[in-house]
Amino acid sequence: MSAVDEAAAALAYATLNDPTQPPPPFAPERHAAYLKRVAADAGALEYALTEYMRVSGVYWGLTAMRLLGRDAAAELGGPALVELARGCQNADGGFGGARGHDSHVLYTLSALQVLALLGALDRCDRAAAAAYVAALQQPDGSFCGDRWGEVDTRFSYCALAALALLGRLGDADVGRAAAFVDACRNFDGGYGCAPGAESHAGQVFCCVGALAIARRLDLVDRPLLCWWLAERQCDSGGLNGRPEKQADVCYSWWILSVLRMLGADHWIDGARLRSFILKCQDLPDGGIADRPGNCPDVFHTFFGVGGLSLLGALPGDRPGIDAVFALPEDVVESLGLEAQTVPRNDASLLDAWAAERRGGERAEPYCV
Ligand code: GRG
Ligand code: ZN
Repeated sequence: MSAVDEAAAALAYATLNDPTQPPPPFAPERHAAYLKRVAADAGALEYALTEYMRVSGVYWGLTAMRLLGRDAAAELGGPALVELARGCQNADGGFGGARGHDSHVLYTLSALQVLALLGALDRCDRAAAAAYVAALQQPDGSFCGDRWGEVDTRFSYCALAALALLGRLGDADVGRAAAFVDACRNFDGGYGCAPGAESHAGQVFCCVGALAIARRLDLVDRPLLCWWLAERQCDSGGLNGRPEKQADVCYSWWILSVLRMLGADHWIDGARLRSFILKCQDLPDGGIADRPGNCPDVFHTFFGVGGLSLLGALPGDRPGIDAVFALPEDVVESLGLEAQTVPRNDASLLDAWAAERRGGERAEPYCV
């Protein structure tokens, strides 16, 4: 790189990280081209390195394409992707991240999401999948991720979402599942991966999502949690996952989806978050990175586009994303999936609580 190129790159980087500077425009065509390129480039090192989570990558790519208003099945090869997802199902009923990989509840959910997106849920052994997931539940209501026994609230969400997709939520003890999630609630209203573990926005999504599917949002300390989530907005406009950490595009999803479920998405400054996400775009090559100037990946492209969808910032007439199931709303509707959420106009108690807190010492969150 010449000295002039280096200076130009440094200036561009500084501009991207300056919240007073306007963001570049949204580039949906480039992101769609990026997603197609990544899906087709089976010879790339990144492709080989991500084999263990292939089916999750397919879910992120397909959903992002749909949210971008594209015919995802046609552009990414629907029939081959159905075969890919089906091929991940093992004799134990669960799905691995790729053909021949051991079953795990994370990849079981991803595979079912892929099949749901492609209208092909009937092409797998649904009963065996439901039995696999239900058998992961422990007496305290928690779920193991696989047969090796690790417990994490991520797995509670994956299990309940997977069973809901299969139309077999009743195969789990949903009441106990909610009780375990509730045992992971912390003094700050947030949730961690296990009882007593630090609150983390990713786990908050899993816990509140699980409670939404279990219809137990009454267990959430809504004012306290929404306040904690609103405090995640950084000077850059981006959101971080816990105090004193850097903002990252994926928290746009983990946090905004929860605020949407709880009727409080107006507690963060949507315009500033949108600006942060747009600055994380890789232009001109397409894709979205975790932060401005970094390399894009499919995970952050999905969560960036998902965040923009929740913000109502995607152009054109296209399906939005469902905050609980993380699938396009038309897919959720066609499957008849239902979860509990708090409508915005039922959130006045939250706003009253925020007004009361503004009299106190803490900084106020963004309210309209
Ligand atoms: C269907 C959307 C969907 C999800 C499935 C697997 C899962 C359920 C949810 C994962 C939730 C989670 C734990 C997200 C966090 C991901 C992340 C950015 C982890 C990084 O953690 P740290 O501690 O990062 O390295 P920070 O930002 O704290 O520095
Ligand atoms: Zn991230």
